[in-house]
Amino acid sequence: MAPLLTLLPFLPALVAAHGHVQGIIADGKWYTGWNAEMKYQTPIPATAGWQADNLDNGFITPSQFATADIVCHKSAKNGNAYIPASPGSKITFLWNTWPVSHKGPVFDYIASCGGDCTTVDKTKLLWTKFDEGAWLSGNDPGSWVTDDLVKNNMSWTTTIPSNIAPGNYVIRHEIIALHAASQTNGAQAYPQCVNFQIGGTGTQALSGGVAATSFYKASDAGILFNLYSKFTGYTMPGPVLNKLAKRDEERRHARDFE
Ligand SMILES: [Cu+2]
Repeated sequence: MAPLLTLLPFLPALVAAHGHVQGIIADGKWYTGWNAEMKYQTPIPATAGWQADNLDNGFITPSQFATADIVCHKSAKNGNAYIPASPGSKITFLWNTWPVSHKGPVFDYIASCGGDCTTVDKTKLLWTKFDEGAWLSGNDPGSWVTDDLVKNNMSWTTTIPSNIAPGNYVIRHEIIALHAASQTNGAQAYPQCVNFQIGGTGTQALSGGVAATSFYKASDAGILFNLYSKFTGYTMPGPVLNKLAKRDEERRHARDFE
């Protein structure tokens, strides 16, 4: 019986459906996300969520991390609408489903389109990672932010950087599932890009971003990772978190010197 029992924890991962971002809530308003079935509609509906061929709710593998598919998912094309938002807006990414077995980090990146996000070349986008979460406690497999995402009705909430300059931006939300990541090429990246038109009076322009094709390598400690072991920590893959300037703190600071 022992071999069968050993296999049991892996079975749900093999049969469970993965997921996609079905919608986005910004400042309390709902926007339908990209759904790969929309590809077969004429015309294809306008969505701020970038189009991709993820009809299988599937993922990008480490062997594809240096290809254009890591930018905004498989064969992605520009989203052809925008979600209006402001610095500090609360935004929620709602997944259609997420299997509890698919534990791992969640990231949010932002890139300026330097103009029109509906036509920008995705390979030219330079990304700043502004939100992240991953391992929380325990091991084998332990507790992860993806468990919270499932508990929160398959949703992840973040905040638009509070002093970001007005303009057109793409936000790249991503889960990396680690349930099979003990094998080389076993990690699964699920990125979704969304266009935002950010208004307001922020003053911070992004600089020093990174192309998505340089984010991760198959051998990174946080990519080739055994979830079913007695680990005591987790190394975040990808660029270092940049919390970006906080508008309110700057204001308070300025007031202190008035
Ligand atoms: Cu899956």
